[in-house]
Amino acid sequence: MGSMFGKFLSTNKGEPIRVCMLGLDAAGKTTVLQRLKLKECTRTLPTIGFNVETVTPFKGLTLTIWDIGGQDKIRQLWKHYYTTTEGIIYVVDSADSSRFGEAASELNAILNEDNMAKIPLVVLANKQDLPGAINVAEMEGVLQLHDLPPDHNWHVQECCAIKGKGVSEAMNTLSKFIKNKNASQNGRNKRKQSQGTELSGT
Ligand SMILES: Nc1nc2c(ncn2[C@@H]2O[C@H](COP(=O)(O)OP(=O)(O)OP(=O)(O)O)[C@@H](O)[C@H]2O)c(=O)[nH]1
Ligand SMILES: [Mg+2]
Repeated sequence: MGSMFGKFLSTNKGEPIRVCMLGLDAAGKTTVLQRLKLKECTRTLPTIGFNVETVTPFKGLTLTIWDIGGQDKIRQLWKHYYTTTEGIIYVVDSADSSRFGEAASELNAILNEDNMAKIPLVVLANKQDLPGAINVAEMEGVLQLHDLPPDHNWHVQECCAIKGKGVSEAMNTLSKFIKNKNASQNGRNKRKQSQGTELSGT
């Protein structure tokens, strides 16, 4: 998948929303990206490093998505992508119960990083086509999402990346979370600014 590093660097107001897609190896991240970019899936290889694409799941929404390799040895690189990210897509293989604990602890580590505590989060409960795949409520429990602070915007979306089910809906939800967060941050900044003006006028 082609790199669009230059495009990412030039992001400004009005430009694509910047999102990191994370999750354990083989969760289905690159398949999700293919689905969004190409509207189809071809065979994927484990990602060593990252893929980045700017996608338009539907009119009016453009995202730059960083799909970062999930293998154990390269997870330590994830944090280098956090600085400018506005939201997280966390992909989990819903049928692989042997790795739920690991998936939960990696998500917990992400949310404990500086500046990531209240990052808007959408979990893709992927591989819903496989037998034994857990549902939304079960995934919320596995990842202990109800323990997050009440003002943390998160959502779990059932998804089947190979068929494209649930992918666009997830992007829509994440973009709404991000826009709401930005709007309330702008409101806070304006209030601070006007308080500063009042104080300096006394
Ligand atoms: N059955 C099923 N298989 C899926 C689905 N999504 C992805 N896969 C398969 O899962 C395997 C891993 O998918 P990738 O997209 O390469 O996984 P990844 O998360 O990018 O993995 P890393 O790059 O190693 O971090 C591939 O064989 C995909 O075809 C799905 O919804 N259902
Ligand atoms: Mg990959």
